[in-house]
Amino acid sequence: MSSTNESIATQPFATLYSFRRCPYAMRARMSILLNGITVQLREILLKDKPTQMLLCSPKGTVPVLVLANGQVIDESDAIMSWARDNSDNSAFDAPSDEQLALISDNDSWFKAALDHYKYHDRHPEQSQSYYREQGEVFLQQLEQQLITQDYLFGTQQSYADIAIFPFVRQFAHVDKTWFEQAPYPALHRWLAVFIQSDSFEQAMIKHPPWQVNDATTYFPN
Ligand SMILES: N[C@@H](CCC(=O)N[C@@H](CS)C(=O)NCC(=O)O)C(=O)O
Repeated sequence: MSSTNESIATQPFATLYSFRRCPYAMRARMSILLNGITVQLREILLKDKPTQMLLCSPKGTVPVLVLANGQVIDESDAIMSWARDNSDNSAFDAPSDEQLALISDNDSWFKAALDHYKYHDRHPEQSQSYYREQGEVFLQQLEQQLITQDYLFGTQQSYADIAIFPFVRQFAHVDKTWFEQAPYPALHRWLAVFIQSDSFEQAMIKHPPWQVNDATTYFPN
């Protein structure tokens, strides 16, 4: 949905280049939403990235946030922190070293295992179940943390929960039947809280790819 509301349009908004299905972009959108920030949203296609985005961030990954003053933030964790730091009512504390270590595991070897599991036909050196078992090492670690508490680092949603759940969701979606019967009850419960939340529903609303002459789309809207 687009808006040309004048009172909104006169305020200086940051612009978020995003791709709906990208887990890095999901963590950025969730953080923006939960921290009560509004941005201008530009949905992109990875196979046809807008020149305007590439001029701001030549490395060509999403998410990219361009602030009203022109500053570019093109790493998802930095966008999460920016949303938290610019919120009147922060949704979570700044991440602890333990949270950052877990996110680093997520973004490195778990993400690699996830990609190999999902696109196993491109990696025929090993079987799909081999790659899945590699990813399960991370799932087991999360399960251990979630057995005794609702969220990864306690009773409240943390930066790490928001950063990690989109990747676990993607892992679950590779083979939903397998995931549903896998022995991770605490992880299932935790993931369902996010996937079934109103915030996630809002973060996953479909938008057509942005084009230069489009009316501004605000997120959330
Ligand atoms: N380290 C980056 C990674 C972002 C990333 O790799 N995003 C993927 C989409 S999920 C991407 O844009 N890939 C570029 C492409 O496929 O052309 C971040 O945290 O923002």
